[in-house]
Amino acid sequence: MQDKPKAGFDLSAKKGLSLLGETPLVAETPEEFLDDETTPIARFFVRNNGLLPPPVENAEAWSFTIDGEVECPLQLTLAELKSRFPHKTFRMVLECGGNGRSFFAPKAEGNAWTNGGAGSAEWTGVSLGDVLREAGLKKTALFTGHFGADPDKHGNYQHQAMSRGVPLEKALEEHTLLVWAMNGEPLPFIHGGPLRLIVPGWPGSLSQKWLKRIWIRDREHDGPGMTGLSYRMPVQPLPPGSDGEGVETRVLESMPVRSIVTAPADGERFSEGTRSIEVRGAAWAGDDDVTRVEVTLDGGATWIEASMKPPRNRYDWVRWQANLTLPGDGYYEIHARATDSKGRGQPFRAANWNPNGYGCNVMHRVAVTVGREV
Ligand SMILES: Nc1nc2c(c(=O)[nH]1)N[C@H]1C(S)=C(S)[C@@H](COP(=O)(O)O)O[C@H]1N2
Ligand SMILES: [Mo]
Repeated sequence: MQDKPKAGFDLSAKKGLSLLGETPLVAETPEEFLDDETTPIARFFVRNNGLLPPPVENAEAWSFTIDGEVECPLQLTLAELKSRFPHKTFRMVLECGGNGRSFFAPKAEGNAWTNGGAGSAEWTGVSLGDVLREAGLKKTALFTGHFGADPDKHGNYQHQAMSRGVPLEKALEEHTLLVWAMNGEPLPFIHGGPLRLIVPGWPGSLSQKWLKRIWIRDREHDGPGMTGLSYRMPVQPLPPGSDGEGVETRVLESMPVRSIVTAPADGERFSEGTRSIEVRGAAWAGDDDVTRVEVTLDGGATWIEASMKPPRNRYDWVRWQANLTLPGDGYYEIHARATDSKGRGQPFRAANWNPNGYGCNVMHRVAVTVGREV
């Protein structure tokens, strides 16, 4: 007998997050709570597509399988995984595929994320590639399919809440991990503990929580979240507001470049006579690197280059900082933009509208006031 699936979760451990949905449970982190280099667990966003699976008593006995186009299918417990493969720890951004969606006009379908469907945590586990090589990949192995223990949003365990996959090349990257620890602690249940995938740089939906199975396939996976308009973009740009019916689409892979201002907070007020403020933030760029972050106080007429702290490893975010000199008291809007290693930046206005609202990386805007309200 399966336990009755739970819809809710006590979010009191996640202070300051904004609830975007209760069933399934979705909560994002306001940008000013992403001011830490490593996002604390208490501030890390939560995204579920179904209900929560039953609680787990013995994490070490959690087991998962690798089957399909492999020479020798594996079933491993978490304890075996830990003892048989080299451990890796990387700090990497996990970002929901719909991050930034709320900035599209007209409104796009799905959770109305601002920029807070992202965080950078230290993930500890083993490279999925090491385990796949032990299973032995057949020549026909082309794609992964990921399965979790959670039921769909109606509580049906026969249906996966979400089951997505990646081309084998992405699965074999060293940074694609089977993860059991987050920021040095056992992976919290709400983040997929005892065991989850982290597929960095690509939509968070690939990072299957409560991982039970990886099916190696000879073709693109077709589970929930792989077909229709899910995690797919129209090949040809559409006029805003289209329903996207029947248009040709392509699957989302690397996430677009994004920067956020984490201090000051939007709406912050500085005392009269303040003439210099420190602006801080983070920037990341999917599979690519961030090469530059700039800040403007005057709507883009002039730009100030921020200084960047290098990422700890690939897929980590860059922390940046700039000191802005203010000409006087008054109201100011700060915009930040990052540029990636392919020379791509961020638009002032949400561009490339699409029905499910992916890829919105419009510049983050923070308004501040110096002195009295005018
Ligand atoms: N089993 C399972 N894994 C899942 C999901 C889910 O609904 N079920 N949601 C995915 C999505 S859309 C995202 S953005 C990330 C969010 O991970 P988090 O809740 O740890 O922040 O988990 C992914 N893995
Ligand atoms: Mo997501």
